[in-house]
Amino acid sequence: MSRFRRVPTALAVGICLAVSLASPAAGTDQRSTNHVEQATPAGVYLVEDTDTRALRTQVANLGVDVLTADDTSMTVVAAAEQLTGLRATGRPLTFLAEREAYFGGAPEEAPDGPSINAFPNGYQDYHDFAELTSALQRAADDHPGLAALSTIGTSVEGRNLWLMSITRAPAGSPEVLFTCQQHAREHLTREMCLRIVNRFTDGYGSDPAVTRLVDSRIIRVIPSVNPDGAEYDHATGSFRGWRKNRQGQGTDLNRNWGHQWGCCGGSSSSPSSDTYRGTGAFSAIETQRVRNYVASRVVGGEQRITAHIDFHTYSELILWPYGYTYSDTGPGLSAQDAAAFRALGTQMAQTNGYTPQQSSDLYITDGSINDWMWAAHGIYSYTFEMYPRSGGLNGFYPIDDVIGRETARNDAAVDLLLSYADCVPRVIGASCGV
Ligand code: 0X9
Ligand code: ZN
Repeated sequence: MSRFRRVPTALAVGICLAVSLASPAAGTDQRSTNHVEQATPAGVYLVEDTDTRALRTQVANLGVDVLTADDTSMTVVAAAEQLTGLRATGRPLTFLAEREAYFGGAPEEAPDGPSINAFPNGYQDYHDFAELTSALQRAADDHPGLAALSTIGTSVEGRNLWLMSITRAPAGSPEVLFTCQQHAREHLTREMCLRIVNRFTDGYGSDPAVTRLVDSRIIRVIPSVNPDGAEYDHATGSFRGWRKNRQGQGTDLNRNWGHQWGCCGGSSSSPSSDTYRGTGAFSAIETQRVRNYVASRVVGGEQRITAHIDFHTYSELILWPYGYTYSDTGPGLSAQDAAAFRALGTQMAQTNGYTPQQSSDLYITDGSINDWMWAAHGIYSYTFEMYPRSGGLNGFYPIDDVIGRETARNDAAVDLLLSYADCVPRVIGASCGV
């Protein structure tokens, strides 16, 4: 019997339960004196008329969990203490569902700790941590001299942060880094990194495009930056919608990076928030590990990694820095840099149908991996927000039928990034010096 309860779509729940909270005065007008004031519960909300990035930033800055955002609406998970701020936006609010309605289990009833459980029915093709580990070991064992598995250290709970290196290129060749699953519940991204591993190992010698790239690039893949959070998300057999790592109340790893950390209202100082930035830049063990690994790729004073994709779900977007400012340019990011980011981001988007934009056009985020990769190391660093384009919390949990299609969808974009890794500014006709 399936242990997994299929979740209703946000829309269907919204139709059943919609409660208009549009007017800030709704709870205090004349009508409310005649009956008990309607409670406005914590849960999933649709916020409409989110037509400016300043307004979207105002919403995100409440510390709510932003599930989707565009020019017309945002879907957010709000805690009780965030509802006043949400109403203060003056935008129409529609209550869609209580958070638990999506998961069928109260997180506090579930066991803590590093238990390892397979995914529920409908999700069997997703790799839990044990399966990820053996898949990576198998790929390395099957391809000696091509793929090498190592670890960049362990997580808070002691799991390996695996790194697969794939190459037949000469030492000193351009390196490209792919990272997946900073956010625990974004399980499809782990499958994306596994596809990259499998395609560039199994395809070597038979697929000409793969062979050419492996012969000229060094491919580095970290399939799960947040293995503790991922296991925690599915350990009970129901999904919890968990985003952060498992250090204390959890830190949002993608708000913990050390460029303009916590500067600009793009993260939360509250440990209970889903966008909690941590006690300081790199206070999270996992961001420290990746930071140290990237720093170790500075060889002879030169950073060998030239390009990077950090995979997330969902919304079908390609995003680039800076996230902490609305400006297209900023310290260390010239107009030419911005043009190169945009040109390559747009070209990649033409291959997969995602929407390309500077990250802050959506809303401000500070302490993100892309901003640090660029500012600290000059790495052309993109965020891909994968399938689906829209949804509620259920958007994080597409059934495993989609894995093949939605990871293959990014093959051409991955190849394009790899092909430009010798000199990304080449994409706008600029050169890279000798
Ligand atoms: O908010 C995030 O960390 C990412 N979205 S998600 O829904 N996967 O949580 C977007 C981060 C993009 N920000 C930058 N690239 N600066
Ligand atoms: Zn994410």
